[in-house]
Amino acid sequence: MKTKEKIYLIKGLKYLFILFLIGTTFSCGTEEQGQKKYFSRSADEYANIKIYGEEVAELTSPPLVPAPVGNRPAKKLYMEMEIIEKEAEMADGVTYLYWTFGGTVPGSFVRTRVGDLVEFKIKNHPDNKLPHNIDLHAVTGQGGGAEASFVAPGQEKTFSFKVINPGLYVYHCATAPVGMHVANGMYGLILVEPEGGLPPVDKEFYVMQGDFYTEGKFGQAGLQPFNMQKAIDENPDYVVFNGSVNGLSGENALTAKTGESIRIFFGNGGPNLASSFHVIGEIFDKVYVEGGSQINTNVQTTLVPAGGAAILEFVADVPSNLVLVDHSIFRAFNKGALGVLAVSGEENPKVFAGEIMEGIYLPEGSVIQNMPESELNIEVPKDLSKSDRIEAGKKMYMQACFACHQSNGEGIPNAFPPLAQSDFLNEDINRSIDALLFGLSGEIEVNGKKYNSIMPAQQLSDEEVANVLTYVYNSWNNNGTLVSPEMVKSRRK
Ligand code: HEC
Ligand SMILES: [Cu+2]
Repeated sequence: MKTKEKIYLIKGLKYLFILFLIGTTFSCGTEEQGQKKYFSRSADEYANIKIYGEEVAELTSPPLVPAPVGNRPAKKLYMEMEIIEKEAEMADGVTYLYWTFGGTVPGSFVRTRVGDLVEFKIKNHPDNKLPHNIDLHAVTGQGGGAEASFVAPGQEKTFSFKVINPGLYVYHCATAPVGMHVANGMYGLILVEPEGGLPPVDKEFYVMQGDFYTEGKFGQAGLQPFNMQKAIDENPDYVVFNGSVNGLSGENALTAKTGESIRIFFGNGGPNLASSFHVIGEIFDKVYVEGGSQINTNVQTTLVPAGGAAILEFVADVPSNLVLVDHSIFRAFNKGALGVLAVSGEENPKVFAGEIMEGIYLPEGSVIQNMPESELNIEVPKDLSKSDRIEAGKKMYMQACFACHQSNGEGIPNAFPPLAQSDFLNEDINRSIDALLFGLSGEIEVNGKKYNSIMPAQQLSDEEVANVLTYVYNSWNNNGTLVSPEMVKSRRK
């Protein structure tokens, strides 16, 4: 090497060294600068974030989300969620007994920022039949809070946690049988915003996908009970957004104006299927992959696993009906995974000049089949003979018992004992009445198999207990006992 070159090299190295010094002086050090680099902070550092003040958190029903956190400091947040079991529409003419967080599927949206200390109260409505709990994927701790939140009908529980990882997280019920609670709609999203909040946008929406398993085929009319075997086989009749076939279309369609920036908080409750989430007629400018801190750009379809989420952002450039689908496309057109975001405003021929056809995305296969004389809609008879009680009891059974003991009375292995040909049932009538009135727990043996679980007390009248037990005793080869309201009354304390 010539001397001249050596001198240049040494000079160059000097400059580099000075640049390096400047760089380190300005990048390390003060707290505020550290906070901006939130991606690189550890959960441990987040756990040490101080909280300033407290407030009652707003929870919202889908497709709405609470106001952004913006620049606020970490706080103590009080929130309350009520679990409600209720019948609601799955599709035109089809109803389903949903189990919900806050009365909707998906459940209420929870919005926090990293470092918030959450005091979470969960209430199980007294009219509910089952115990429930909540496992929040944003929670670091035993079961995501499941143990601490296990709550019987008519009770409430409060537990507390600090959110220490920014991101979009699923929450769900984790009470046995877990799959069944999730399949009945017990899931929602909790957002943990980074310090300083997510960048502002014009519109934010809350959408969740879920798969449902019913006794009847897609579209079969009437109240459809949950079908355990189809769930185990991962063969859903319905795959839907926001809880039902019409959850995000018709009068439930989302709306926006051209030019607006849009953010969708998208989650997948499952219980089984992963979603190939796609918006027909748009490209996601940004995807927060898996709801975490990594951002991908210019994405057509994003894969969202069961129990996972993603944040999607785009600008609605032209007026159109954007169609939200699971691009596993039979689910969209034959099972309900289809939603609409109606964008109105000025045409923009520079972006799109083609003819817009209407109605090409109408779901096929939506023809409603008729069920032969529904067994589920029997009027309660006035004069109650044994056969009247059996009839009325069957209706009651489909509301209060089938979820656990199944419509054929065979129960679910290792979880719910059979009522069909049950030696336990046939041996002692008073014991069965007591089980309904006061609940049943501890180890029992039914037909040679041991069960050790909890049956919650059923909130039923003497009349209803008499009817449902008469139905049970007169079905599935049981001993044919007629249970009267007087017998039930005498067991009440
Ligand atoms: C939350 C789910 C659940 C619901 C709803 C439920 N049960 Fe049970 N039931 C159970 C469990 C669990 C047991 C076993 C309890 C144990 O292990 O001690 C049980 C046990 C029983 C037994 C005694 C065991 C047997 O198999 O003979 C009878 C009778 C019974 N239930 C009847 C009913 C009737 C009638 C209804 C509706 C009014 C009903 N149950 C609703 C979960 C439920
Ligand atoms: Cu539950």
